[in-house]
Amino acid sequence: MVDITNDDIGESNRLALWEMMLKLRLVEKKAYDLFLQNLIKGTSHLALGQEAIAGAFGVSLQEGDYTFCTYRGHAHTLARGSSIEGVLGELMGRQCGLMKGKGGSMHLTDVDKGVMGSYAIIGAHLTIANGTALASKYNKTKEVSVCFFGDGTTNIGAFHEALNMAQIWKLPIVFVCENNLYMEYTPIGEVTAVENPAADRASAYNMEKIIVDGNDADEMYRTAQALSKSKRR
Ligand SMILES: Cc1ncc(C[n+]2csc(CCOP(=O)(O)OP(=O)(O)O)c2C)c(N)n1
Repeated sequence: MVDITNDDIGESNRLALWEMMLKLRLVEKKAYDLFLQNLIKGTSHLALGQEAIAGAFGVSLQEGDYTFCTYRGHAHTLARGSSIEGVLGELMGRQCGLMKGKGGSMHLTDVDKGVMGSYAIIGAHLTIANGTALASKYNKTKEVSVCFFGDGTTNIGAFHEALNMAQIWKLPIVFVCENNLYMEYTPIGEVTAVENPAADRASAYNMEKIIVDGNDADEMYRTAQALSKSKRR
């Protein structure tokens, strides 16, 4: 069982998390403004209001750890230390973007920072994330892989395949479902037979489930700290 203590996280940790969350919020708001000015081509998925999740893992993970996210990945990328110029430049299709403007909002990647990609194919990245975790286990190194996804992802076959393999291989990976109650535009409860889309199903793979209020920054911090420590060898 992962031990998540209820202790006060302390002022310096709270300040670091607040600074991180503020940065994520301001950049995301800027992306929204740029989109409305038609300076961001194609579409752009924001994670306004979900900053505590990306932020808590951002301040808890170490250099060398791997993160994977969906097309809603601006905050997750920034939280690992990618530059604002690299992220917004990429959204605007500029040469200064993380992938020289060729990938855009839905494909943010920054391997030097451990940002192993943003994936527009729902569920595809869960199995890929098992790959970095397997490499860490095989090489006996201490990196942790963290894979973020939405509630709708739990209705895709790859979600089930990935959790099963991760559990069989005992991989150093944390799967984080950001349940914002909507599978993009569809209320998740209307298309899902269980109450907690990821947690209830994780039990089927004998995986420990932890349900956290993603809007409670302190609780998210404690959870991200405990989970990343518990997976580090
Ligand atoms: C394999 C696949 N099927 C369908 C889609 C179309 N699609 C785009 S977003 C989305 C819903 C995703 O919902 P969720 O995982 O909850 O993410 P969030 O709503 O938080 O962005 C779907 C089905 C897709 N991108 N990939």
